[in-house]
Amino acid sequence: MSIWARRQILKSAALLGGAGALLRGTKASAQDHSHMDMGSMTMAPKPAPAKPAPMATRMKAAAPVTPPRPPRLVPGTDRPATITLNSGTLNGGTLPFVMKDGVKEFHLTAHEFEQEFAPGFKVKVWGYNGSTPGPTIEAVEGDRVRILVTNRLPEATSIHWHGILLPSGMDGVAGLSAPPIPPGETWAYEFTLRQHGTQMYHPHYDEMVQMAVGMMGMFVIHPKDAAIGPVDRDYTMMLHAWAIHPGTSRPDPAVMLEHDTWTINGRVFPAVEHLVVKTGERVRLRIGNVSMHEHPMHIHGHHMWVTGTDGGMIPEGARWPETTIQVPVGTTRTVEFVADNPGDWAFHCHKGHHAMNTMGHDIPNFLGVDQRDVARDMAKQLPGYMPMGEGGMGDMGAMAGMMPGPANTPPMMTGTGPYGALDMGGMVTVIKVRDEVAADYRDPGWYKAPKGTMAWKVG
Ligand SMILES: [Cu+2]
Repeated sequence: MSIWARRQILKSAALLGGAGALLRGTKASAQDHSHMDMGSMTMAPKPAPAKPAPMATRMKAAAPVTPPRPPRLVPGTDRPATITLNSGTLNGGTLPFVMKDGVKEFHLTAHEFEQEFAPGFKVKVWGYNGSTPGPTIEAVEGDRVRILVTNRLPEATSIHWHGILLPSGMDGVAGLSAPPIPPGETWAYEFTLRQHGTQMYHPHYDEMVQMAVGMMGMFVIHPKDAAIGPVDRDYTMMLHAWAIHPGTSRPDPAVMLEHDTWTINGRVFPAVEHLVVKTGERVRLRIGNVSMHEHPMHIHGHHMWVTGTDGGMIPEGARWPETTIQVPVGTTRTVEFVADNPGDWAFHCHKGHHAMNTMGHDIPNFLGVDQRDVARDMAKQLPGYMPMGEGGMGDMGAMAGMMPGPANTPPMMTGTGPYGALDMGGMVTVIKVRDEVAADYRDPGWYKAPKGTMAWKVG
């Protein structure tokens, strides 16, 4: 079986998940299918696959995801000079610049490379300076910036400064604002920042393909007046949707809506960096989206206020509280909250299938179907056979390590928490609020609920 299309896997899951047709097959044909079920949702203890795909096991081992980093925005000291390479860009960083005659000069190189969306899950992407999203550009309102863009892609590209007020010729719409950048060439874009807020950059040439394979980044403009909206922690993340067919490593740009991989800054849970926050701190999340889908991002344990969009800051009197903030296509949303509730809190897209990995849709519905007779017959041919899906699919997180999919395919749900498997994947991370955090905000490990503050078994 050379190519695994998602639907083929799902069909095999359907067969083994209880469809009667297979029961009429011979023992040999059942065993042929039993090989397939290692990549599907059924659990058959044998035969073992000839070549084990240890993907899922490796993902389970990927516990520490937050590298040590210094605090970035300290109230009163979060001025340009203190913007460091260790920014609040989850799993990423800020683009360095050099000063040239009073102009901040940045350099982005567009190219193809491989990025691990989770340990062992490698994806061939296009991005900037070795990452997708590209490094966050940070500058200050009033700055004159020059961004050199070198094209090392196999085709032309351009770069559009989404939401930034600038001269028309700098807007990067290929053919309209300026010619595209041919492969091998470097072009300069230069303008003065007349605003502050959370903006983005992305190509405006063959954008359907180029964004589908990873070309995007955030552009944060800090206010000239440091007294405007100071926060203690300032995080940047881009949400994206990919079509990475199981067993392949190159995103399919021809897919319009049936995406199967959902990332925060080019990572799937549990490889998305956690947000470490000290109790009482004011936290800003800047969320960008140039995917084909809207993402309702939901916070646990807190209320957050929508404080800005890519159109600018929302006046204080016009802000409203939310626990889920819709991040529409082609926008940024900036939210803030006061972390006044210690614990481990999920932050995730509320579309159920965006909070899991591949194989999240088109599966047959066995919910509520009594599969006992089928299972009994199946077990005669496949010892140990166990149907899945009748009471839901919550066991899949726990089984991730036992059910490797085709090579380079992350399990649908994975990750382990302090109380067992986490039935999530995709567009999910964890906000860790602690009374005490290390000076470098390193991952404090899992929260230990104080006595009397955790759900308990009564029967
Ligand atoms: Cu989503």
